[in-house]
Amino acid sequence: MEIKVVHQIMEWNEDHSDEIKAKLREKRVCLVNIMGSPGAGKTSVITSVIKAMSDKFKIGVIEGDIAGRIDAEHMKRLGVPVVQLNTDGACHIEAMSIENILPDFDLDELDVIFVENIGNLVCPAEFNIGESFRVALLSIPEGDDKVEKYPLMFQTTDALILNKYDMIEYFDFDAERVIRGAKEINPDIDVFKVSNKTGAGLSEFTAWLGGRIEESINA
Ligand SMILES: Nc1nc2c(ncn2[C@@H]2O[C@H](COP(=O)(O)OP(=O)(O)O)[C@@H](O)[C@H]2O)c(=O)[nH]1
Ligand SMILES: [Mg+2]
Repeated sequence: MEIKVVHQIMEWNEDHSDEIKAKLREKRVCLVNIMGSPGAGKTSVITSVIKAMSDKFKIGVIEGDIAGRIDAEHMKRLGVPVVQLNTDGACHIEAMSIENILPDFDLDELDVIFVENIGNLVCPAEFNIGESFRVALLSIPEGDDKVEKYPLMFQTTDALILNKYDMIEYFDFDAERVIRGAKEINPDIDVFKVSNKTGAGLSEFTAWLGGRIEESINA
């Protein structure tokens, strides 16, 4: 007799991810999964994007953290609808959590929801959360060896932001090594050199982002 093999968490996760995608397609809302290490600049990038794009798109935010609501309070001060998700120890967000949160938003009033995933380069890459596309961050002080060490993150993302580019002169960070490595495992990846401190590179990124949001809400 054949033995039944069940890939429990992942299979369930994929079902929920597909349901979220269908729901958001119907409502014409784009979901962007933002990933990167703690301190890479996820909240800073979302903040810059809200400031640059809120006249064009109606934006909501889901803040994922193991504990606390610091980032959600920051988003609230920016005047966007926000829900804080605490994973109570889990190192990633699962699709089921996103599905449970969606009723807290008025989806008829939104174009895009940014999800700030839990800060690390490992687990979040393994879980689809119903996103339309992914954005990964790697900041200059983290080092240029991260593509080799954490390939799945760079393989599965649509865009890579090399953040804190204003710090490049202080670190031995070979940006070409990162870009070459990322393109080897993910030829379609788009890479942006960004500083949230000086604003450099942000207009290139927001132009790309705006195009992808339009594409996914009009699909
Ligand atoms: N120099 C510099 N600092 C940055 C930049 N982006 C973010 N930071 C700082 O890095 C720290 C962590 O940023 P945050 O957005 O909270 O990172 P998160 O943990 O990924 O959400 C904060 O002190 C930010 O002010 C940048 O482009 N350049
Ligand atoms: Mg943050």
